[in-house]
Amino acid sequence: MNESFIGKKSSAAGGWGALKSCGKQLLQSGNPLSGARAMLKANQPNGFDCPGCAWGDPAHGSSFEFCENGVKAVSWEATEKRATPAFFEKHTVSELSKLSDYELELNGRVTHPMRYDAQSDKYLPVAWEDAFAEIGDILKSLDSPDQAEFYTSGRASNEAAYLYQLFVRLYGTNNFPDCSNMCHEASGVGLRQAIGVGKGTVLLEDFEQADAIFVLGQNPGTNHPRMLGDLRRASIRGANIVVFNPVRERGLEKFSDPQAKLEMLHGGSTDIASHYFQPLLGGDMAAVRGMSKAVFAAEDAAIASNSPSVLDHDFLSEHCADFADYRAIVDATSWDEIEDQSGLSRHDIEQAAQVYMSADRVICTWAMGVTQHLHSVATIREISNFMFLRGNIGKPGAGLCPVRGHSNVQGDRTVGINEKPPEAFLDALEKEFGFTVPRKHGHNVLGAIGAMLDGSAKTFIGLGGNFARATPDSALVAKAFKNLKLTVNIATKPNHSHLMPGEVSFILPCLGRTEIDLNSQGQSQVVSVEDSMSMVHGSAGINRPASPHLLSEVGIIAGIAEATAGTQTVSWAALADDYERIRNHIEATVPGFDDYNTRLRTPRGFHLRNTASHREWNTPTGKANFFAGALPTQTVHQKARAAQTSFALQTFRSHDQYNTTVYGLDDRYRGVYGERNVIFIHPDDLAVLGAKSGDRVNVVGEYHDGIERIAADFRFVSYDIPRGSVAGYYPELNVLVPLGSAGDQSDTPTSKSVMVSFHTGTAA
Ligand SMILES: Nc1nc2c(c(=O)[nH]1)N[C@H]1C(S)=C(S)[C@@H](COP(=O)(O)OP(=O)(O)OC[C@H]3O[C@@H](n4cnc5c(=O)[nH]c(N)nc54)[C@H](O)[C@@H]3O)O[C@H]1N2
Ligand SMILES: Nc1nc2c(c(=O)[nH]1)N[C@H]1C(S)=C(S)[C@@H](COP(=O)(O)OP(=O)(O)OC[C@H]3O[C@@H](n4cnc5c(=O)[nH]c(N)nc54)[C@H](O)[C@@H]3O)O[C@H]1N2
Ligand SMILES: [Mo]
Repeated sequence: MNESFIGKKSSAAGGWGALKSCGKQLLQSGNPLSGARAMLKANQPNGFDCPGCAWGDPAHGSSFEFCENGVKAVSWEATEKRATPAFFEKHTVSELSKLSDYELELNGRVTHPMRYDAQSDKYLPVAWEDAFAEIGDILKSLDSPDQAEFYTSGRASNEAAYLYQLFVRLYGTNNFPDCSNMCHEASGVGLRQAIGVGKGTVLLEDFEQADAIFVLGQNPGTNHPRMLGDLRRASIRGANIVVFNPVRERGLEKFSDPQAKLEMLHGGSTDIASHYFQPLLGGDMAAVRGMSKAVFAAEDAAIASNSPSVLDHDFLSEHCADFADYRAIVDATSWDEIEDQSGLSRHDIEQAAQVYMSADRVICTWAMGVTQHLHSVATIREISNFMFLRGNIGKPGAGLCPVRGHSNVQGDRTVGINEKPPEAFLDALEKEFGFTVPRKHGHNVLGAIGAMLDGSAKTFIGLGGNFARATPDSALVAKAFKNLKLTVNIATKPNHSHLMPGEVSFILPCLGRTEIDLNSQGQSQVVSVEDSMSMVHGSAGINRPASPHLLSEVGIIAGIAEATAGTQTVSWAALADDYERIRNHIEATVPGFDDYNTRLRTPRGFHLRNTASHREWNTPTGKANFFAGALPTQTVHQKARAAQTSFALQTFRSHDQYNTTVYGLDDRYRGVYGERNVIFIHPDDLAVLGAKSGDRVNVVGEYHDGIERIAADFRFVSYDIPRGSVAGYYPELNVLVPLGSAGDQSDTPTSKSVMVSFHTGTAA
């Protein structure tokens, strides 16, 4: 058996390994100077916003915020490699389709607008004006605007996203499938119900004051590396960091900060987690309920012994609704149920609750390990319940913190990318622009796929992203995609969604965030973005554009809009020529953006006021709402266990990828090298299967809708993960994620709870 792809795990996240990896990445980009120069300007005033993640920027930063994966994101965009017309001339689309995601994007930046030619099966260059005109003609020819789908990936700036939604609504639909539908949708839905605003309530400064930080279902060492710096400082200060993650993730255990010179010189590192609990997949709601149960037990004991109260009674009586119902349901939930569903012992849960009770100020952060399950909204409500008990919201050093993914996914939502837009926003648009805005709710991601599959959707436009690879059931989606009349991908690099052409298909190449965006007067344009902490700030590129033929995203949207909707209602070219004009419209139609252009000029931007962090509850009850729901009857884990031969699979990210963009084939922190088709599994489960690390296996989907789903030729990696839970990488495993399984109320694909079995004998 060849196990050569399994190697040493990093002893700590960060450290020299991270610096080495940065050097390698900058060299690979072929343009180390521009990459390095670009890095120095990332997340700094007068620089660009790092396209890596949505973590906040410090108010008093050092020369630059070091981040290995930020370097990868930046140098990936600043590469010297070019996918020119000559490249597309050399390869048919069928040939390119055989490449992996990694090999495909390695070809570099697309330099010219391209149109698919079915006869030669190749993309050929096309003039911008011709592309816009043909797209406009097709959109105008549809029987209804609701036959068109308009996708957004969360890298788009506020200005691009706002112009896009304006165009689409003027065209006549609310079909806005958005990457957040696959991401933090459950956080938006759950928090809106609980606290009246679908965003987190903390600022970066709060991390300096928290006594305890609970990190649930998140792998910041890879996905939000700058957060590790904040966790490290908190840990050094003596704050407790309590992790809930089925997998032991390196970055949550130890971190060696490349900006801390002594630590680097001595090869030292800082412990991150003070407590590390490994729940079963989907077991978080039960774990959090268990902590609440322990808090109530402590409260009862305090009353009996006349000791000070554990609960924050002032907060509960002044600010909360339905507290008694919550207490009743917690009392009615047995420890047996909690232990069985969470996979954690009562003792462990009580220990975590003790940390919570001994802290005056607690922050709870979470990401995809919480949001991509069937019962994610209920879990987020339960997290809110738990935090209300001791008033851990709306005070310094405390609060709820969903850590967003794409660098502007939160901003895109704020400025109107929403298939279910608030009525007040639509009213404001009508007033500002004087046209009748469509009111019917549109399609989210799963709605759009449904419409593609049943033939009612005819066209797809993607503002960034890689829709056909990021979505579940990739094989089915690919088929549906090819049946469309028109597909348009606004993109920086080639990806697989470009290789599933419909009748007419375009790749429209745009400027990246790191590149200078000049208007007709030769002035450099600034865009703006909003991070996870609701800070809005400016971003201006510093690199020369990858090709003179690129347009900005705003410019491309304006071109399509003008060709489709004309210039009677909106003067698209004028808006595209001066983004301040777009911001003036945002200011007039979206609350919180007063003096937008002026405030954007302040060095680190401005904060969008969050009502809940001021203890104002924008909910129907006017209070912070407790939620008294039962635990799920069965999590994926319990289902898999009942089926005996099945496992609960989660699909997560390696250290060398950005979603569907694969930078390299290593996952240093998990000790896997040169191989992505792997399944992490507990050694005892391997033994039961009669298999070893390195063995090949076919992974078979166990979703009972009659569709056969197989991910062939994967390899086992023995790992520290609970028995019955397994893990592997997205997007390779998306063939197994069933379209039919979506989160309650969030409609998010359940990418972290997929039931599978293994066929060892049959693998290639
Ligand atoms: N370098 C890099 N940065 C990124 C991205 C990237 O791909 N690469 N992607 C960006 C985007 S769009 C997003 S949304 C974020 C994603 O950031 P993360 O949410 O950190 O991403 P995942 O890799 O999906 O990791 C999920 C984590 O949750 C754990 N987990 C899975 N299921 C459960 C569960 O049931 N309970 C608990 N407690 N834990 C669970 C997994 O073991 C894993 O550690 O990162 C953003 N930043
Ligand atoms: N199984 C499984 N599926 C998942 C997930 C999971 O954890 N498991 N995670 C989900 C999550 S959280 C998310 S957010 C989605 C992500 O879904 P998407 O946002 O659709 O996918 P990305 O891989 O981020 O998109 C990458 C492409 O964006 C383009 N691009 C890069 N930079 C720019 C730019 O500046 N402008 C433009 N116009 N294009 C650009 C490039 O061409 C690149 O190929 O995937 C989801 N799918
Ligand atoms: Mo995401």
